[in-house]
Amino acid sequence: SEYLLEEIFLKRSQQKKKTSPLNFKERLFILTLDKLSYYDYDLDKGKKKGLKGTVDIDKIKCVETVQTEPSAPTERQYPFQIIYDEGPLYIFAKSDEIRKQWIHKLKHVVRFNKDLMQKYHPCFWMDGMWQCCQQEVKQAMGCRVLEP
Ligand code: 4IP
Ligand code: ZN
Repeated sequence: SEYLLEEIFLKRSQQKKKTSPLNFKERLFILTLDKLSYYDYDLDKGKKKGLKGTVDIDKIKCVETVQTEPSAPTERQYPFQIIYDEGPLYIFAKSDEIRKQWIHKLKHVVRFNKDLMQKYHPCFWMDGMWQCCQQEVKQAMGCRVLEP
């Protein structure tokens, strides 16, 4: 379907396997009404390369900012999270403006989803723990109530 937004973001690896590395990749993100997809991107040629991943919009349970890590490098100052059945997808915008725009649009496209979360984790899942509440289960219930 039709493109709603398109942007190059840094993303954190989702670590779907226990052995997956923790790394950050620049990807071209494309949002449509039914999918958020990210692609490998040739910066020099300004061209889209292979599809790296897709999140179905109807699987999304929460879209929110994430608290910036205490000593985050410049390129990781404006994180946001997309929670879906696989867990959290962490994306880093270049500015608060762009982050706001994406969160706003994403919240709009997911607004009729079932099982939208009433609570979330304001900090990262890192080193096997939610940094906000120290819970050690990835699926653990959020520790902060979402403002409507
Ligand atoms: C990869 O690391 C990339 O970060 C992948 O991101 C990521 O997949 C992989 O995590 C991770 O192992 P290497 O490239 O060093 O192998 P991308 O798909 O953007 O290239 P995600 O799931 O984050 O897309 P796992 O957990 O999927 O293996
Ligand atoms: Zn928490």
